[in-house]
This record gives sequence, structure tokens and C-alpha cells, in this order.
Amino acid sequence: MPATAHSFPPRFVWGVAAAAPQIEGAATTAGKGESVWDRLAKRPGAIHGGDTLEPACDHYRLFKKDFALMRELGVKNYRLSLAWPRIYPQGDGPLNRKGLDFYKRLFDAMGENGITPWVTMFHWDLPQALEDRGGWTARLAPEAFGRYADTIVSTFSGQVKNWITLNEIRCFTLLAHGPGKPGKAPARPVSAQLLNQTYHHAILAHGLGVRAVREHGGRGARVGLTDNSDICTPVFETPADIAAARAWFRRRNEHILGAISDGGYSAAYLRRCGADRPVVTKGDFDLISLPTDFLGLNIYAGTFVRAGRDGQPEELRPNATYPRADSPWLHWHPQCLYWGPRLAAEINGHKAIYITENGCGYDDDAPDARGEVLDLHRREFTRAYLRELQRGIADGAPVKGYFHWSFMDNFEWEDGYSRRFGLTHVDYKTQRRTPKLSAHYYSEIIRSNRIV
Ligand code: PNW
Repeated sequence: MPATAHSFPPRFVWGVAAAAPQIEGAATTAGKGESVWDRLAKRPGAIHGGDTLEPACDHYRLFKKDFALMRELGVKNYRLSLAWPRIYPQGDGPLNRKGLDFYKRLFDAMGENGITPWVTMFHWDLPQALEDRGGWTARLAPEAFGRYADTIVSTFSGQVKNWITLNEIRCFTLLAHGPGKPGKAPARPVSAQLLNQTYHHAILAHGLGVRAVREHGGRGARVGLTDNSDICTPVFETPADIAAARAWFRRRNEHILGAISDGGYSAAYLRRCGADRPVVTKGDFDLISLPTDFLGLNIYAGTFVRAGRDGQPEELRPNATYPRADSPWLHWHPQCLYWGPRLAAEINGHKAIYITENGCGYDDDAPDARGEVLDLHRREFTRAYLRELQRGIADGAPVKGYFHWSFMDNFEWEDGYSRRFGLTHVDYKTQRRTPKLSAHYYSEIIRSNRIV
């Protein structure tokens, strides 16, 4: 059955997403090592309200309840991440069996509730001990990541078939080590050359993650990267603006998506880097360009592009009155779900794409007197974005699934706990969960495989 105006293709994967450091809490429990986010939370002024990663949603203890709630809502696919410092507290060095045991119990509980795991190996929580030895600027980071990936894939090959190597390379490179005052951990600016080196080490780590799945994943295992590509959309859907958006998408993503799919850096990219180009070791690109099974895209907002007067692509920046969520970077830009998958498929050759995150951050109200959170804004956001996703699929974009960010309110990094992305409200004092109106809305979409 083709996608009609309302329905999605058969077997379309509907899911929800979250990440270990944002929900688990238990930051020092059962031998877990310190992560760069645990450390950053101790720096005065780094996190809104002085919030820390404790207790977050206390998912470490409440996971059975959380999976039961997912089941009630009809959720059958859950994207989660594993905390590297729970498993290798020092990054490399001794293995902490208790960390592996925790995730084994977690996967067992998911199985009991009929939920398929989609596992991100790394969602920003680098072990602090590795940061102390240079972090992502040093080659040690991808090398240690490779050993960690081998361990988790061989341990869980029976329970996990869908692997995602890294989440959003830009957020632990550019936004953590870039110029100015980077907000993401470890929040340590480095030189332009070292910044380019962090990108290179990240895509190398991705390659090592792919190799781990090919060697240890077992039958039916699949792997891909989750990227937050710069999604370039045409201001007008005219041939000239579409061509400008396409050219700009290629350029803005060529150090990550382009380098991976082309098996090397483009001449144009290296020219722009000049003397600050990354050091590449022989054989790196054999790993980096290992074929993957899918691409994950986290899509919230993007860049408006038109053909400028000189015929070159021109970016248009939204002004202060442009509609946005409470997260100031989150401009409403539903067309990103149309153009993102389409351009990544066209330019980088991806044949299967999953939207591994999409959602919106608001300072939502607590449950009202009737116990409801009537987040019509999140219903509207989701509906508008899904309609563009559906239009893209109808026009041939190879999108196979969509994961809403997030299953529940959680630790929103430097914005702390006040900024809420959840379909489910979390009261952090009582750890009570209340599905919002948007959770029931999304539940109905999953149930009927169409926009309602
Ligand atoms: C993603 N931006 O981060 C992350 O993968 C999640 O962990 C996070 O909670 C979620 O989106 C909501 O923020 C992003 O500045 C952080 O454009 C920043 C941006 C985009 C995504």
C-alpha cells in the first residue's frame, strides 16, 4: 500500500528516544566513572539553575515502570544510549562488569514488554579520565571507543540488532571545543587545527563502531551513524533555490557526511582548512568509509537558503519574531523533515534513513487539577513536522522510521531540567510520570500508522 495523504508505509518504525546521561541518574552507582558532563555540572554557571545529572529521571531504578508505561502507550521501538563510563569507568583500562549487568537487566525488561532496542553507543558522556588525556583532540579517544564498542556489541549481540555508533558529532566537537564559550562538555575551546582533529577522530570512532558490529554483531545486526547534519532548505521550492540548498547542504556537511560517504575529504574542504587541516593516518578512511545499513538524522531546525543575486547560495537568518520553541535555537522549520532525508539520500547515497530524533523543548506546565498536561503546542509541532516527512516519503525519500525526542522530560544538558522535551511529564521531586496530551496523540499515530 503506498503512503496516502494520511498513512505511512507498512512496517514504518515508530519509536521514542532518550539518552543515558539525561535520564539514568545513579552517576556514581555500581562503579560508574565520572563523565565530562558530571564534571561540567560541578563548574559554577555552566548549567542552568546549577542542575546536575542526579537524580534525572532515576531511570536506573525505575526502568521497569518506564517500559511498562511505554507498553501502555503502544511504543514498540526505543532508542537509548549506553553510558561508556558505566562500562569502562576510566575510558580504557579495567572493565566494570556491573555496568554490563545493568544493561543486560534493562534489555531483558524491554524484551518482556515487547520493546525493540535501538542502541546508541555514545551520546556525549565521554569518560572524564579520557578528557584528562586530551579527550576528542587525542587519537586515544577513538582507539578507546573502538575497544568499548567491541565489548558492548559482543556482549549484547543476542539482545541488540540495531546499533547507532555516535550521536551528533557536532555537539561533542564544535559545540564543546569551538571558539567563544562552548556550552557542551567539556566546554574547552581548542585551536582551529585541533577542532578539525576532533571531527576526524569522531568519524574514525564511527568507523570503529561499524567494524565492531560487522565483527561481533551476529546475524541480522545493522549499524549507522546518527548525525545532526545542517539541514538546508530552499526558501522557495523553485529550481534555483533548490539548487542553492543542495549545494549548501553538500558544503555544510562535507566534513562529516561527505567524508564518510566519499571515503576522504574533498579538495574544497581541505582548501578551506588550509594549514589547520586534520592529520589523517594511513588506513583511517578504510574504516571511516565502511558501508553502513542506514543513516540516522536528528532533525529539529535548519538553514534557509536561496540563490543569491550573484547566483551563489545565500543563507537567510530568522529574525527575532520568527516562531520558535522555548529552546531559543529551535525555530519551527517543518520542511527540514522533507529536505533533510531527501538531500542526504541524493548527495550521500543513503538508501535507508531513520529520523532518530525530532521534538520540541518547552517550559511546560505541571499537570493541571484534572491531572492533565495539555501541550497543544507539542501536538501542533509534531503534526506539522510529520506532514512534511510524509510529503518527502511520497516524493521518494527513503525514510523507514521516526523516533520522537523524548519519551519523557529529562536533563536537557546546559539548559538543565526546566526545559522539557518529553511526551511524558516528569515531576523530579516525586519521580511521578504523567503522559501529556502529546503522548496520547503520538500513541494514536503509532496505533493507526497515520497522522491523526
Ligand atoms: C539533541 N542545536 O541535541 C540531542 O541529541 C539530545 O540529547 C537533546 O536533548 C535534544 O537534541 C534536544 O536538545 C541538540 O543547537 C542540541 O541546534 C542542540 C542543537 C540541536 C540538537
